[in-house]
Formats: sequence, C-alpha cells, structure tokens
Amino acid sequence: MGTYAPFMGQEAAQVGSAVALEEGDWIFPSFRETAAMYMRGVPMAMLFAYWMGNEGGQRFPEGVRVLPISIPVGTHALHAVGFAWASKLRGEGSCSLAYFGDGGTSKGDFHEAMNMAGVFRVPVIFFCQNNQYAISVPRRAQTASKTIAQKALAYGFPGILVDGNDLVTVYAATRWARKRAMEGEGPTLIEAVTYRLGPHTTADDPTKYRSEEEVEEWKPLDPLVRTRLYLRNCCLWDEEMEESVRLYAEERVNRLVKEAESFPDPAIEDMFTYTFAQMPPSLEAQMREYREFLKSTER
Ligand SMILES: Cc1ncc(C[n+]2csc(CCOP(=O)(O)OP(=O)(O)O)c2C)c(N)n1
Repeated sequence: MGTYAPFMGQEAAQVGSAVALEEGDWIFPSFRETAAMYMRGVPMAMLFAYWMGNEGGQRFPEGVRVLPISIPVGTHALHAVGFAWASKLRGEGSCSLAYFGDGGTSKGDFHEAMNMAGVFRVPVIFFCQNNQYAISVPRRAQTASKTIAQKALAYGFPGILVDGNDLVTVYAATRWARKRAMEGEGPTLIEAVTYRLGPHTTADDPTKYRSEEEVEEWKPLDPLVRTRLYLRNCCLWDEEMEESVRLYAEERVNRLVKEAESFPDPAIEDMFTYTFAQMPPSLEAQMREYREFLKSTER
C-alpha cells in the first residue's frame, strides 16, 4: 500500500450516512471515505488497488453512483452541487451528498457551494465529519465559529449538529436531510462530531501534535464499542457472532488484497491520458518528451 488515510473512529458517521441514501443518489467522497464508498457499492478490491497507487481502482463499475476520490480538499462540494442541480432540473428525484472534514470548511469552494446550493435550493447534503483535526490543525484553530453546523444559517438553510459516533443518530439525521431535499426544500449541512483515532495518513505521526490522554478520552466513545454495546443490550450480538464475522472479514480482505494485486499495472501513458477526454497540446508535448526520455534510457 502507498500512503493511506485511515478512518478508525469515523465508522458510524460514514456508514450511517451512506446507508441512509437511496439507490439513485450520488456521493462525493474525499480521501477518508473508504467505509462510505464501500457501503455505496465500490468493490473493496478497487479501493485497495487505488491505495496501492493504481488509478484504475477509481474506475468504478457502471451504476455505482460514487464520484472518484477528491484529494484536493473541498473542491468536490461544488461538484456535488452541480450534480444535484442537474438532477433537480431533470426531475430525476435523486440527491447528492458531499463528504468533507472540518478543514474543508475553510476552503472557498465550501462557501461557494453552500451559497449556490442555498440560492437554487438544490437537493444536496453537505456532510462534515468534524474529526477534530485537519492534519495537525485542531478544530479550535480552524474556525472562530462555535460550531460548523451554524455556518449553514448564513446561507439560508438548516445546519444540524449530531453525535457522529452514534450510528442511529447519523442515519436519522441523513434521512431527514434527504427527505427535505426530495421535497424541494433544498440543502442541509450536517456536522457529525467524531474523532480520528488513527493518524491523518500512514505517513503521519499524530504524537507530534496531540496527547495520548486526549486519544484515551475518546476511546470509550469509539462507534464500534458503542454499537457493539447497543446490539448486545438488544440481544442482537454476542461473542460467537463477533468471532464468525471477524473470520469472514479476515478471509475476505485477504482474498480481495490478492485480487487487487493482480490488477494490471497502469500504462505509463495513463499519467497523461487520465484527466482529459481530449489531451491538451501542452500534455501531448510532455508525453512526447517523456517517451523520448524512455527511449534514450533504453540505449
Ligand atoms: C487544496 C488542498 N490543500 C491542501 C491539501 C493537503 N491536505 C491534505 S488533507 C488536509 C487536511 C484536511 O483536513 P479535513 O478537511 O479536516 O479532513 P480530514 O483529513 O480530517 O479527514 C490537507 C491540508 C490538499 N489535499 N488539498
């Protein structure tokens, strides 16, 4: 694997929101939404392949309504608004949901998207996973607003603050936002308060900017711990089930990693041909130059 952005601690926020959508809806993920993407139908082997550095892992099967991962922070909020607006104009009856972090709300794109969505009342859900950090920048240094949810008020639509580690609450909030969108009432901003238990990416060392005590405080609030407890209390979960699910998952993940490893390597040309339907002359020149360079190394 290359550099990877883990989502430990954010499972409830991602799964709860993803399953609240309907089949025709679209999601716009950033780089940390592996669980949401999986829940919306992206094959796990493709997710692995992508994080192994193979862009082919982002060419999702036809019918999977998930946009490619947005590595640039926040830009995809605008894409979600465009899609949702088109859906409204065409009367398709679907909505779009954009995932981003607390850091993403400092981007101009976020504010442009919120404004446009409010003015045209488009069926879009802005889903902010406030996981308390944007790499090393803590939430308190990100914005002087008391909450991120309150930013929606300035754009003329509701912003709701939810416990992002509570699976059922996240589901209910997203259903509510979707219903509003479908009834022509326009966008909703959901701030799901959560915590990134792991590093920003596998290339990050969080001990440089946060204390072990802080992490320990959040551990009992881990959505997996809470969901397990809830299901046990409802007599829907026990040790035996947990062990069988664990074994199933282990076997499946191992098999799908192998499948991802067997994906064909991308061609060198893909680096140039990937982005544009019609390659601009500047890229064509770069590709020619690169081919000549490769030829020169053969001699
Ligand atoms: C436009 C842009 N600027 C900077 C970066 C580098 N970068 C990658 S992730 C990140 C922080 C994102 O924080 P947040 O939006 O809170 O999401 P999180 O990583 O916590 O999920 C930054 C600054 C980037 N990818 N894109």
